[in-house]
Parts: sequence; C-alpha cells; structure tokens
Amino acid sequence: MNKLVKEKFADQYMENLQRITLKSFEDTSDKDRYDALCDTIMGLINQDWRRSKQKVRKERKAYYLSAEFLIGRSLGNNLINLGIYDEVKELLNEMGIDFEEIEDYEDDAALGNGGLGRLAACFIDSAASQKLSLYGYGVRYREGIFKQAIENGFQVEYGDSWIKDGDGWSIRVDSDAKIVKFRDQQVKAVPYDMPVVGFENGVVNTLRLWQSEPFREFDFAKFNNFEYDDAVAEKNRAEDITRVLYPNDMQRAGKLLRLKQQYFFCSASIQDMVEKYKRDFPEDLKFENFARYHVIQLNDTHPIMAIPELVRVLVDENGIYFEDALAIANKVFAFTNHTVLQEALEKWSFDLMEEVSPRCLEIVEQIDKKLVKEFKDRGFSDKAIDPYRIVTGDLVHMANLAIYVGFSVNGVAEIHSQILKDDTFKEWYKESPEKFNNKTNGITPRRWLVYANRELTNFITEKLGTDAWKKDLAMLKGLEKFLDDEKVLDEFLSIKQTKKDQLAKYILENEGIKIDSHSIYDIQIKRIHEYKRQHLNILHIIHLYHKLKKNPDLDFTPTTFIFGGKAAPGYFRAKGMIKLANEVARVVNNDKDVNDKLKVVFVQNYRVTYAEKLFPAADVSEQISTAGKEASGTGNMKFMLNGALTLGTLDGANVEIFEEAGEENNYRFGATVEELAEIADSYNAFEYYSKDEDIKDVVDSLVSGEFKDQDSYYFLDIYNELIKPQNGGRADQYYLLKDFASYKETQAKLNKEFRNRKEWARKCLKNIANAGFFSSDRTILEYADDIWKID
Ligand code: GP0
Repeated sequence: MNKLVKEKFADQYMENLQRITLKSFEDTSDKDRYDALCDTIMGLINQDWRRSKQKVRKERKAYYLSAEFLIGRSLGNNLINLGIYDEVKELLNEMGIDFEEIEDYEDDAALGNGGLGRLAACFIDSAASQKLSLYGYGVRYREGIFKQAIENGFQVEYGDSWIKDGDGWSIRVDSDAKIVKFRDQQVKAVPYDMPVVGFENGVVNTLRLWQSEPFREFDFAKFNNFEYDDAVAEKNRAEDITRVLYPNDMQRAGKLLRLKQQYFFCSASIQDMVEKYKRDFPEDLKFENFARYHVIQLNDTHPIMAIPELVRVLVDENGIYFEDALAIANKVFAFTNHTVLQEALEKWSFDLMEEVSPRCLEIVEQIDKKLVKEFKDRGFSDKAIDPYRIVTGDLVHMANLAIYVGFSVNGVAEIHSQILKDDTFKEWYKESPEKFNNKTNGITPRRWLVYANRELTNFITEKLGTDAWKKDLAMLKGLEKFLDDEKVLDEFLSIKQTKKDQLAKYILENEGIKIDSHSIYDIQIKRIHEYKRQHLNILHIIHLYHKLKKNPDLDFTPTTFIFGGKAAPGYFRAKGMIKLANEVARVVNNDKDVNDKLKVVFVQNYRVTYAEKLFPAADVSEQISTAGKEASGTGNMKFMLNGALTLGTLDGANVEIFEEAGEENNYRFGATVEELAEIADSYNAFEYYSKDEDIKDVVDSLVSGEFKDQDSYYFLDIYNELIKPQNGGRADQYYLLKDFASYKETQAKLNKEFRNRKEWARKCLKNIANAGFFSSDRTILEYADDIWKID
C-alpha cells in the first residue's frame, strides 16, 4: 500500500464511518468502527470480485458442496490476503483506534463442527490464492456451533447467534433466490455471498451460503382472526430449516430436519448451476456439455442428495432422459470420505427420504435398480451384490450412491486412503480401482502462520530473504541451512517464548488460571471423542501427579497441559472426559505440593479464534488417536508449521509428518494399525490393568473418590469402559491401556529432552522447514489436476 492508497483508504473509512453512524468520530463506538472497517474492505474488493465472477463465466468450474464451512473471523484474514494488514493496523493506530480491540467485535463464523468444516474453509482460501475457479456452496445457519462454557467442571452449551448484530462479510442476492420443494412444504432459498479473497493476487472467489425463508412473513387473515401464533407458523417452519448447525461431529443425525437441511442446500445449489448454465450456454438444450463445465466435489456424505437432485432437475424440468441424466451425473460428481468410523457413514430411512423428496427417493431406487442389473448381467449373485447396494431394506446408503454414480473417491491421508481400499470400501475398490485416489489434507499458511504468528512470519521472511514462501510453502525447506546456526535457533526460541507469554496472558484473562510460560506447553485441542483419546492424556497426567506427590523432588521439567474442545451435547462419555479433565485440573492446580511443576488447563469454547492463539504457543502437539481411526487430522499440521513437535501415533497425516520431518525429530509412540489388527481378537484390557501397577493406579483413581464427578457417573462410565467388557464387545475399544506404557515412556523422554533447548529448537526448525507439503495450496492443486481437471 503506497502513501496515496493509504490516504484514500483513510478517507473512505472516515466517510463510511460517518455515513453508517451519523456520528462524529469521537462519538463512534468500537462496534461502529469495526462495522465501518468491514464496509470499507468490502468496498475495496468489490471491483476484483465482480471482475473475477465475470471472467470465469464460460469456463469449467469446480463446486465444493459442504454442509460445513468453519471460517472463523474474516477481518484479519482478509487484510492479510489483501496485503494491507500492517498498513491498516498502523493507520487505525494513528487515528487512535486499537486494532485488536475492534477485531474482537467480530464473532466467529462457526458454521462447522471441526476438521471437516475447517478443511473446507482452508480449501476455498487456497483455491482463490491459486487462481482456481472454485465455488463454495453451503448453509447459512443462523446459529453456529454452540458456545461452550465450563461450569463446575461440566460442559454447558449456549446458543451462538453469530449474525444477530449483522454480518459485514455477506451480500444478500435476492435475485438469485430459489424455490426448494419438500413433500409438504416449499421454502425460499436466499443466497448470501461471501468474498473469498485470494492472497495478494486480485482474485476474489465466492462462497455462497443458502438461507431458508418463507414466501410470506406473516398471514394477515390469521392475525385478524386473533390466531397470532398461526400467523407466523409458516415463517417459523421455513426458518427452522437453516436455524442451527447440528453439533454432532462424526455422528449420523438420522433426523428429518437434518435431511431437510441437506436437501435444501443441495437443491438450491444444483438449481443455481443449471440456471446459470442455461444463461451462459443457451444453445445447449440437451445439456450435452454440462459435464464439461461442471465438476462437483461432495464433502463427505452430507451433500450426496445433490446426485438425485441433479438427475431430477435434468429429467423433470429439462426433458432429459433418465439414462442421459445419469450419464451426466457420472462425469460430474466426486466424493471425499473423511472417516472410517461406521457411525459417521450416513444411511437414511425410506420414510424420511419420502417425507423430504418422494421424487428423489424414486430416482435413488431407479439408480439402485440399474446397479443391480449391471452386476447381475456380469454374473454376481444377490449376496455378492449386497455390499454395493444403495438400497437395502428400507435404508439408503449415501456413500454407495456417491461411489457408484461418482467418478472419484478419495481419502484424506495416505494411510486413510489405503484403509478405504483395504477395508471400508474394499468391495468397491475391487470393482472400480480407477476411482480411488488420495488427497492428503492441508492447511492454509495464510491464516495459520502469516496471520496467527506475525513474529514467526517475519523471522522466516528475513531468513529466506523473500516472502514468496507464503504462496509456495515448499520454500520453507530453505530454513534447513540454519539448523546448526545457534544464533538463529536462539532467535526461534525467543519468538516461541513471546507466543507463550501472549498465551499465558490470554489464558489468565479468559480462564482465570495463571500458568508458567517457561513450562512445557503440551496441547491437545480438537473435538472430544473416545478415539482421539483425550482420556489417555488425562490418565497420564494423573500418573505424573501421583509420582510428584510421592516424590516432590522428582527430576521433571515443569509442564502445562492444555486441553480444548467441544463434546457433542448428546455424547455422554465425551462429556465425561471433559469433566474428568476439569476435575484433574482442579485437584492438581490447587495442590501446593506440585503446583510449580504441573498445571492443567481446559480452555473454554475452543474455536478458530482461540486456535489462532494456541497453535503458535505450543511446544508439544498431542496427536494420540488409536492407530487407524483419525483419517488425517489437520491440527497436527498447524502445530508443525508453528514449530511444535508431534507426540503421536502412526495415524492419519502423522505418518506423513514423521516422513517429512523425520521420526527422530518428533515423538512417535504406540501400536500400529497392523499390530492392533493382529491382537484384535485376543486383546484383554484387564490383563494390562492387573499387571501394570501404574495403569492400575490411575484407572482405580477414577473410582476411588480422589476425583469427584458430583454423582454424574461420568468417571465410573470411563472406568467401566476401560476394564469391563462392554455390551457384547470387549473392554477398552480404543486400546488406551495397550498404549499407556509406550505413551508414558515417550512423554518421559520428551520431558527430559526439552531441557536441551538448542537441540529442541533444532527439531522445531526442522519441522517448520518440512511443513511445506501440508499447505492446502498443494492439496487443492492436486484436486484441480487429478480430479477436477481445471486450471
Ligand atoms: C471427519 F467424518 N472429520 C468426519 C466428520 O464428520 N467430521 C470431521 O471433522 C475430520 C476427520 O476426523 C479428520 O481426521 C480430518 O482431517 C478432517 O475431517 C478433514 O478431512 C480430523 O479432524
């Protein structure tokens, strides 16, 4: 930004501020100042946005359909991507405005649960930054993921009305509204477009989120007849559809409203594509070239209703034959799977499908019939066809529908894609191996490094002598030449210390807990789930606590264990894990005997904005899922990029992190997928419990009264899961006790090695230098080249 542009920006900002508020500058509030800043930035990108839209009208485009986009805040990120962050901050300072203060007026756009939704947000950032024409399509939930508070150690959920004070980053486009028809309801789908600003390249893509609205706000006749509730009943019923994000991560909802949400945004998006196609290619009445111009990536099973909907729109509304419509769908749809946990693979019952869209159900059955015929013609028996069936009994298997109709199926890390072929979808792999491919996840370096860690960003730019790495993260490799440069290693350590000090301050302000910023920051932040094994971490903390109690002079590097994450409101055991973490924190933090060595913090309401402060400050990244269960993980990459070492199992993208940065520069522990497969039938958790004193000690502490769960039965439940065979199955489904000893030993090793500061810093730098592969720029280019064929 040169001086002139800066002055123009300042003038524009002042003008907007006064126009919006009708106040003199001195009288404006911080919120006013925030609003005016959004407005000014929206004005600034307006031209690029229009130009970007216009330019790609007649080009092949990719569409990312996702029920979740976990964006977080946009102000800082947009300024970074526009390349004017520092200048605008300075400018506001000159005006006497504290940038950080007004930044806090923005609520997170938390329209997602966790990894899957955040991945979608990283992807659209990378696509715009790589000048790819990728459209995002999703849902504009009025309530994002609930706000979490910890009260008395328990998770309590509050609503998240993130747009109640307006939404400065969206433009409502009434002229593009669609009608979505359910069996016995019709609603208006109104698009809100959000700009997706590419990194310093003039490209602005669009994220289009659909909001459900009634055709009329109010039934006047009913109101006149004193039927006040009925007068707004239709309005409420329509608004219900996009009222709230289902807060379940990796759990089939099985609820009518959820399927309605899915069909709602799929239908609106498909109609949008078809309508624009007819506008831009009016001569192609038979849609012969539709597939040449469209490719649709389905983000997990949630948007798969788009398949029957496309067929329906082509057949019923455009006079195309079913066979031809299906042939088009074959070339258009690609499917990404994000987990091998069965409880996440959606299967919808006939009656719900029927209630949402009888016609789409009919089309699904027709597709299934075709599938059966094809397999029969090739000599398959009924039984052999079974695993492929889209319809079995009265259930519709969404994944089978997507794999059969689509031309591509991908997993999100090497190991995960392999498991899909070997296990989850092995029958399909045998039939259609050419459809299967891997796309290892990535993260956008703009939000997760350039924005979140200004200090490290400047360090890297200075060391590399250029900032081109922000667009080409593989360039970080150049940092390797400083691995033995003690001065540089010291510099890194001092940056890490700055970020740790900042986090300590933030935690004190937000959680009321004082932590020692010179202790090891050992951090586990992610959704709370048994397979992610937060309770392995907690049990180990109990072990350390007992050890320190017995021997206060123990040779131990002071450590702060930090947790963050939400539990699905109906997930009993996950809520128990939160209570346990908080109860252990309460006991440990109030015990003077261990206080200067051990602290435990559960940060409340973990979200993108909190994450931006946690990742840069971490020393140790906890990635301790049961091998084979975490498809990829993306938090692991954010830690790595910010110079934390991974303490992890051979699971998901950890495997690739160890490959890139070297196992010797991280802390790997625990059983492998193969080892677990081998003992699957013979595993006896109770034996581990009875033979290992340390295990027995910590497991028993769950029910000894040392930690109190206020009669919630949370701790007994965890105790039972670990050592008592569970309804039909065995105990300890996720092999905590199996991995405990290995985890404990690796923690001990790490704890000692942390003290060799130079060597530790060297490992951190080695990790940063090799994090380039995990840029979502790389991932998105692979999607573009291998699946989408767009340039
Ligand atoms: C996977 F199936 N993931 C699902 C889901 O419903 N929600 C969700 O967030 C996650 C995976 O667990 C992941 O391994 C993965 O990296 C992410 O999707 C993006 O692919 C880690 O969070």
